[in-house]
Amino acid sequence: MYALFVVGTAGSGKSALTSSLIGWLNERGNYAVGVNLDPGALTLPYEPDVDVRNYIDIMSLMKEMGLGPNGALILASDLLASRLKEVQEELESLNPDYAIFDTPGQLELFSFRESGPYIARRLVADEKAVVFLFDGPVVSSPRNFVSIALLSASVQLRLGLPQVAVLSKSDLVEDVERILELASDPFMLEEELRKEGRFELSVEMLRGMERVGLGFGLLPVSSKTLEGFVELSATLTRIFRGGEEIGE
Ligand SMILES: Nc1nc2c(ncn2[C@@H]2O[C@H](COP(=O)(O)OP(=O)(O)OP(=O)(O)O)[C@@H](O)[C@H]2O)c(=O)[nH]1
Ligand SMILES: [Mg+2]
Repeated sequence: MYALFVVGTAGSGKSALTSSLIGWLNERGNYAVGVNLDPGALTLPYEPDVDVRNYIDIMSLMKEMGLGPNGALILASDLLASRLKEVQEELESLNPDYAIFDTPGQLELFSFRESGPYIARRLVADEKAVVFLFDGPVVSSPRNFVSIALLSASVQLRLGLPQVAVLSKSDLVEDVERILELASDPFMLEEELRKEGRFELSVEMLRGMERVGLGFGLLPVSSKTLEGFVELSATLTRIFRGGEEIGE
């Protein structure tokens, strides 16, 4: 089983990508299952095969512990790790080729507390990887791009898995080429930031990012039109199987 964690800021398209990717992989002769790790999800665009909401119920946490919605979400995220055994057992009985993990909307609850890194480390799978979503319409501004790129770097440090950077909702982005250039050309990014008057701090950050290898390739992907799915699957294939094509 290959495990893929879909991570990104709230509303960046994690559940939509999980849904489309499951469909895309299954249509190509693989057995892909969806794992919902978001205890706070109200509705999902796919039917999860494994669902932490069967183990963790936000409403009862609020009632029983006298917590507000945010407190309950934090507790629920912390409880995720204690349910890894059940998730793993369910996955073992399904025995899929791919398990796509849809992670909680609040990225910081999954990546920066203990549960997410614990699950990423302890889940038993042949190979594991992360897809980190750069929310397309959000990162159209260079300033936002830098913020999300820094988040992406922190997630990589925290989860410690091979990570693919994806520009999500590419069908909603007017100038995809420009964003790809920003991602691959630190000098252009520097220039754009200078125009926004946010030069001083950002330049030092950019230098740091370059040093940790953040002149990365961003893959434009749309869960709506399926643009970029061939490239995304080829990238995942390289990580998971060292070259063998998905579906062959
Ligand atoms: N046009 C377009 N809309 C998208 C795409 N991906 C997601 N969306 C829309 O963006 C919104 C958020 O998508 P979700 O998949 O729920 O995002 P999420 O990251 O799972 O959100 P949370 O779990 O709440 O953090 C929804 O209205 C989706 O329909 C895409 O590729 N293209
Ligand atoms: Mg979601």
